[in-house]
Amino acid sequence: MYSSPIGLVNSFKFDQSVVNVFPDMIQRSVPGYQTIISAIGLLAERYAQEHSVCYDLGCSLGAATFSMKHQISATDCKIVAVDNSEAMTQQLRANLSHDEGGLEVDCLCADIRNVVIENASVVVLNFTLQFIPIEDRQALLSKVYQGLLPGGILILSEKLKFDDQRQQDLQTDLHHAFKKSQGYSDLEISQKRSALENVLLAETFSTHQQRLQSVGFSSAEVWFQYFNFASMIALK
Ligand code: GEK
Repeated sequence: MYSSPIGLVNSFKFDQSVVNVFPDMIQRSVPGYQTIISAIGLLAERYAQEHSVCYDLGCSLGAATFSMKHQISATDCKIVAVDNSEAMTQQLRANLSHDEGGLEVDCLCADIRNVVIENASVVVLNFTLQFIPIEDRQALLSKVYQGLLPGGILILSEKLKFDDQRQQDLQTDLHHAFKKSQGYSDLEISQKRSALENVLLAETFSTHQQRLQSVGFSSAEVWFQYFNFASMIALK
């Protein structure tokens, strides 16, 4: 998408052109993405409770949904997958219709800020919170916490920012080296970065941890990190 020079790079949008390249793009852009997807299946298998709901918020094409769908063995458990991109949810519904076995999945095209969360044992926000305006994050996480059953879990994966400028520069550089190793050119990397400016708003781990604790989670820790991409587990 960003291989030829673009005069004015528009803000990033999850439209049909992104859907077409999405699985390839996210794997080549997010270090450790596939490891996180597999681990979401393992965590969901462990934490999914009978007669409860597992939410995949900002599901895109449902990588985390499929991972949970085929790993959870709890009875009478279903998945609710939500994304506000029409192009993403349309493609996810088509992919689900060809996928046999596993849990029932409801796919909703909606803003996750407006979705009711209830009777949840597992909630996944896999690289989604970073696209929500910072001022709305507390209310969204508070709603997630309230909707979780006792013993429930939130899996929150995010691009991180660092307070120390040397650390910030180093991790940004390492991420670019990762993308180059995946075959992206300097032009693609810099145009994508412009497109994501003001759209993807990263925060530090300590900001995430404090917010998670302030909405009620009793513990929030990183279980995986690869450069400036981390996945956290928050326990109710
Ligand atoms: C994966 N979780 O492959 N409401 C609903 N969806 C939203 C909102 C919102 N307010 N804002 C953004 N999105 C996926 C990857 S991608 C991450 C998640 C990335 C959706 C948006 O449409 C997109 O599909 C997703 O969040 C973010 O495990 O592209 O870096």
